[in-house]
Amino acid sequence: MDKKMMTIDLNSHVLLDKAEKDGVETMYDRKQGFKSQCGFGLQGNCCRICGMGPCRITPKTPRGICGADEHVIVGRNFARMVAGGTAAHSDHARDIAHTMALSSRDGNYKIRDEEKLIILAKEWDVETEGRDIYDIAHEVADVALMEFGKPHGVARFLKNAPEPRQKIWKDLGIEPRAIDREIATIMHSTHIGCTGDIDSLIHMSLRTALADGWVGSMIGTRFSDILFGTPTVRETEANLGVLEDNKVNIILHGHEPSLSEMIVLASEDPELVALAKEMGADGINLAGMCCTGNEVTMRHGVKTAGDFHQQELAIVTGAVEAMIVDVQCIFPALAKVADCYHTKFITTSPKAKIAGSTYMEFSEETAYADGYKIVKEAVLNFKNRDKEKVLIPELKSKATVGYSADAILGQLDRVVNSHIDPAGTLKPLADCLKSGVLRGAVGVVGCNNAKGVSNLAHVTIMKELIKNDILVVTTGCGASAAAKFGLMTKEARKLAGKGLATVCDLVDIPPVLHLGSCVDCSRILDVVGGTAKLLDMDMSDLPVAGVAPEWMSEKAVAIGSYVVASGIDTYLGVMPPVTGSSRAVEILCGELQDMVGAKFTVNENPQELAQIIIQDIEKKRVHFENLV
Ligand code: XCC
Ligand code: SF4
Repeated sequence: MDKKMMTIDLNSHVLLDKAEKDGVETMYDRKQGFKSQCGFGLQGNCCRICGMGPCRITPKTPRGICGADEHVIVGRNFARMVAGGTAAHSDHARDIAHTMALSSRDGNYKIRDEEKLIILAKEWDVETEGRDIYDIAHEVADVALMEFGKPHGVARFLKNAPEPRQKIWKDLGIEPRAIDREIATIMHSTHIGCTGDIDSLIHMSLRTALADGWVGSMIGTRFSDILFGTPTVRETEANLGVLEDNKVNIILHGHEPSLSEMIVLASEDPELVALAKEMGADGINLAGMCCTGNEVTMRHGVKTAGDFHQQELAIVTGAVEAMIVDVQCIFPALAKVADCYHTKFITTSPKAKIAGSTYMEFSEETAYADGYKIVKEAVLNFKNRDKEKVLIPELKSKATVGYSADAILGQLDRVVNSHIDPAGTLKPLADCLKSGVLRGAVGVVGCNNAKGVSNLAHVTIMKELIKNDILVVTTGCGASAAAKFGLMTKEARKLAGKGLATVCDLVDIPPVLHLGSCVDCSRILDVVGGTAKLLDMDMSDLPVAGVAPEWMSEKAVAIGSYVVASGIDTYLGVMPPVTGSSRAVEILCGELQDMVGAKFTVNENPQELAQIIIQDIEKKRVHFENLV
């Protein structure tokens, strides 16, 4: 295997060698087996929506048995991806809302950010005067839960967007109603014999995606902040080198902070720490992966072990006592990899049971007790570690994390002249953008995709953007990549252009900001929306962009679609399965511009993609010329 063509992460290289020696198969082996992927699947023009299919579009068979052409088939497949992604983010949000409904003063889940709860309650017309904070929390949770299936009206959070944006959504008829309703509508409309019009399929995809970004993900982020605390700036470390030789290593992988927060608590339980010592370990070492890793690093500084593509390699270190997972982005392959070592692969959610794993159900009702049991299982497993099989790679990087929108405001306050401007606003950011010290701000987000070299596109694009005075904000596995490659440090300022470096010095931030997990892309919407409002502009007028250089999940398709529908140009480093329909490409990469003021651009060469983004950002700056 040519490791350099697989990943640029040197720790991963070390562990790929070890995997080979240990006879363990990883995704990189399987990737080689899939050298030629199915052309129909790649183009999106294979339909298996009904039992008469699969129908595949070729020059000889230009229509499926029902007569659906390539546009209808591609459009339906795309819409279902958006629905799948929206379902995943939003079902996560629903669980968090349920968790808030369970919160109590002496229970497992408390209200940690009362101020944020009160702000939300007021936004939603929930009475706050003279009420117990938990009564307010429970009512707010109920209101949120109604956002999933309310029978009338449109989503509440839409009114947080700048007014011109709201008008565009209303005029186009893409204001999402209730989350579940939008998902169900797509599933219905893409059933055989329903929508047979690509324009309409993309239209409903945008509406559903907006339900993801402006409703589900917003609920996920805000409720997590209220329950677990709004992230503040803190120091941490990233990459597999954070595993420790002499400690019980526990990896938290998945998405929902309701589980990971309990594991964080349990790992600090004096009884369990004592038990770890009894087992001969120096203590318990927690490290995160994927989005749950982002959640706990943002709130507790828990170290990041790695990203999506390193989940198997983490176990290959032979030093992991337990890999604890809940939902999303968990390779079923982990069961087999764990079999080769002493690692316990512990699944916890009825929504994501995996054959061959150890299933220990986690329930919010018995949250701490469950977390305790799971951590205990990990601690007891330390004695089974085979020292001969341990190889912890050396590399790790420091990272400053925790940039919630609130934390960003806090940093910006450092440059506010309090005699002239109020504190706690995005005005300094808006001023930097207007004056051109910062040319723009770009969200680089999303997964790792085996179609490319892991991390290469993320790191190349981020470096290129900051060099050109574009501030980068990041979430998800993009954030993990940035952390691993040292882009979230003070030292990284020397990679930044002069303008950005100056801003970084003044506000004391790294050039790449960690905003959290993928549902926290809603923080990006908040910051961009807030800046637009401040400047009396629409989001589409700002020199900002979204990039998903290595996207792979349906969730990412939903994110890309809501970012575009929010008026933010979106750049992809991997082609979605839509090229089978010229009309789909025409709309997504062209006509959307006239509809929503933004569109998709795809280029699989990261250098080229970065240059396109930089040029487009410069073009966007004309909007500032009309400002006083
Ligand atoms: Fe999953 Fe969220 Fe993608 Fe990473 S970035 S691979 S979706 S963990 Ni969200
Ligand atoms: Fe074929 Fe139409 Fe059925 Fe799809 S819905 S599988 S195109 S017959």
